[in-house]
Amino acid sequence: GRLKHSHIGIVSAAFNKGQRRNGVKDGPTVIKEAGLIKRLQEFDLKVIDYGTVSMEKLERNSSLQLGPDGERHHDAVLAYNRELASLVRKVIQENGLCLTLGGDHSIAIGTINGHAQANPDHQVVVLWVDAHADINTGGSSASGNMHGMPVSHHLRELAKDVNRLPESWPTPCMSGNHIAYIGLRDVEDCEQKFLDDLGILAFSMKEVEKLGIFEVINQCFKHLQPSTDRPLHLSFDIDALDPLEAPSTGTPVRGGLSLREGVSIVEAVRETGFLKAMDLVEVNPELGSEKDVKLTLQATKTILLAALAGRRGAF
Ligand code: 4U7
Ligand code: MN
Ligand code: MN
Ligand code: MN
Repeated sequence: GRLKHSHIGIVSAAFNKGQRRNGVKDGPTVIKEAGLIKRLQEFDLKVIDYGTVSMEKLERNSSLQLGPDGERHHDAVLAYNRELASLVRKVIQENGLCLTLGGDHSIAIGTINGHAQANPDHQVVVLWVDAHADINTGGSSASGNMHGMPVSHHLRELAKDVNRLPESWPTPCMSGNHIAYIGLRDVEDCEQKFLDDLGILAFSMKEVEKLGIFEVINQCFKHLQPSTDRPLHLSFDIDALDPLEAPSTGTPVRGGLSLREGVSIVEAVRETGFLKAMDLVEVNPELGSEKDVKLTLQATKTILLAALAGRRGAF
């Protein structure tokens, strides 16, 4: 049946090794300190805070270790995500819905894998809202930053191009037709080739402008077909929003979604009734002025309140 989201479990993925700036690991703390949980509870949601998956264990061995294709902190990123995946699986099983607060976007290696683990007999489908496609492999990436690579780790078509842990974690759990993108505007040539070769449905800002956000959303759901048998995963990178709305993020790109377009996307996601996992990533409170951070946190909370409680309004 349709999920009413009476229960939500929240996981804090305080992780920053998928890119080169420190502050993004503090995203979960500042989002929670900004009053997120209390606000959700005011709308009768039972919220359980599952706490933080910390990097501590990894930091003892923090020497930069590159993967076979130059992936920065390769084993640390995957080891962290493996642990995160177990918790996300548990939270979905116990609550029906898991919100994971990042952290950089490499944490979607763990959250999507955990979502798939929680639904071994069903096909998870993913809506990826981002300025970037995050589909690089180690070989295609110019930066080596793994926050630009989470999608490739899940795709069967790219399995042979992805370097895994010795135990071959993570196992790919989807194909190109199980993901759709909204908000793209900074896609590298190699990434565009992956999107084209795999026939992935991707709406860049150009199509949002041309078709309008509701047509874009409808085409995404028509394609992904979320249902009881196809639980929906929303991976929302705050840099999908225009930097005027959300400036405090590591890789801002101008010309993005308005906050209202972002809210329309997540309202539609919620209304499908099949949202089972959501990531909110790349909020970095160390970037920009105090005012920038405040704006970014307001936008973040607005997105989360609409996605989880179906409400618009002030915080
Ligand atoms: B994010 C980039 F080169 N494509 O791979 C890369 F443009 O999670 C950016 O979407 C990745 O913020 C951005 O480094 C990752 C770059
Ligand atoms: Mn991005
Ligand atoms: Mn079924
Ligand atoms: Mn991203």
